[in-house]
Amino acid sequence: MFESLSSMASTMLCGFSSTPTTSPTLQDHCKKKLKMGSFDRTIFSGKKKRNHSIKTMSNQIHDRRGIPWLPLRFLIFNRRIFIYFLSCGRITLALAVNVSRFEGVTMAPPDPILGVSEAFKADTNEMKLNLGVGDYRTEELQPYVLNVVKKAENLILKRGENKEYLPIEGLAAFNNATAELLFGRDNPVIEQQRVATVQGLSGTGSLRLAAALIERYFPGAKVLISSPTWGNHKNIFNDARVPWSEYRYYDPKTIGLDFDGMISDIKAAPDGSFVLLHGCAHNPTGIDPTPEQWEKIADVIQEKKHLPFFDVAYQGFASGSLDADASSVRLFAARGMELLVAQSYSKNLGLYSERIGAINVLCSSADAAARVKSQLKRLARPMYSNPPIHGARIVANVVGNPELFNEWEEEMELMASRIKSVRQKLFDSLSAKDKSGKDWSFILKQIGMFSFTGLSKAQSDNMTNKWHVYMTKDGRISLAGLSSVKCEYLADAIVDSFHNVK
Ligand code: PLA
Repeated sequence: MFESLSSMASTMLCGFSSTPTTSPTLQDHCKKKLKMGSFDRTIFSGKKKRNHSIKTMSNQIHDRRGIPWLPLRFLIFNRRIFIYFLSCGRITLALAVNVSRFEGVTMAPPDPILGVSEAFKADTNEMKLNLGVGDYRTEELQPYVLNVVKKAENLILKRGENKEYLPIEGLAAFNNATAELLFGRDNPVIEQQRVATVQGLSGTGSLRLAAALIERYFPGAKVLISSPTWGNHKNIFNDARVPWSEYRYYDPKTIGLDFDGMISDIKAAPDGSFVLLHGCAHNPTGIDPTPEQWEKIADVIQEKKHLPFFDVAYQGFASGSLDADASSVRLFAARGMELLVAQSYSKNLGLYSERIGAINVLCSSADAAARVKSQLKRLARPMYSNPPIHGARIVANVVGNPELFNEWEEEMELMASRIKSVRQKLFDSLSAKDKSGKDWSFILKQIGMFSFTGLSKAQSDNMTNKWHVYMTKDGRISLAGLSSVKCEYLADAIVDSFHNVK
């Protein structure tokens, strides 16, 4: 019966085809109807039910000039909407509009971190400040390309190197340089070839590759994640289908580390779990364990036969020293522990969009490392085949050239000290402006590019809606996006939000 209706409608279309030919007004109306869910979705739900659902409805709509159309009827059939009206019992006009096969795809929410930049761009207020994503900016709030990066790029250009595919594991010179930078050139684990290093798509891609390895070779094993943590960690493990749970980390009462909570949660986890640790400059809290606390964390992890999994996204950026910021990883390695480390060059070399980083798996033997590396390659091949070359060449040139390496350290020190100086200035401004006696000194104790202000979601909303200060809703601000001249304004915004919004 419906087949004949379909052909009747089609023949009456006088050339109306499956392509939408309606006026924008009519199309908009149809879209609205679809959004309202006023049709039977079973037609999209599988082959068996296909074509067997039909629904009609009628409504009065207007053209662009507001002149009413005749009462229109909609008929949904065979994934098309037929629009027609009846006059003296006869169909006198019919249009067919295709319904998308993607009708069941819902709109995803904006990303809690990268979505902030999109909202910032749309704001026209001249006082606006983007403290959302952790992008380093100059005092003039401009993006910064490191001089050493420009020099390395010139070298690459002069050599006229080709653009052929890299091997799956990436550029050998990069992989060697990155493992040495992490563990230290003289670390015996390098010479013993116990590190499986594979170039990754920056920190995120490297974490994702490791998550795929865990999913494949440690089925059911849990990853313990700090509470709170970088928002994308949970997405990464969810998408890799790796179960995770949280360990206590931040204590809002002390605005410091909940060390006892952390230790007891790591102890309580099933033996052989993975423990995700921020190598330095914990994101978002900016609170790192002390060297003594790191020792105790290593004790418990060893006792429980857990596997430490470090995320090192800020080496050199936290303290200004590459060695100091790798000390947590090196402490665990020195104990002969097996571990994983995801590295990123987004921040310390400002290579955000080059997507350059690595996954390192430190194994107890060279043989195990070779096998792990082969499996990482096997996982990478169907995901993205092989990594991009440009960022890898930049890192290899900077790290491998003593002159450029020294210059890099100096530039990194400059970036780290600019962040430290706005941290100090923000603290000074807050202390001067806030007459309530609140102690803001926690800001000075935090390290890295962020400050975890303790502002609630409602207070963070006030920062954005009233003051045009863009930040993540967990109360985190990126000090790398702040200039000293904007500190006073930011302090006003924080004091107002903190005291006047509950
Ligand atoms: N790990 C941590 C702890 C991070 O903070 C970030 C970046 C990454 C990994 C991944 O960075 P990459 O993939 O660029 O190497 N966090 C940023 C950016 C700076 C982001 O969310 O992607 C942040 O604003 O938190």
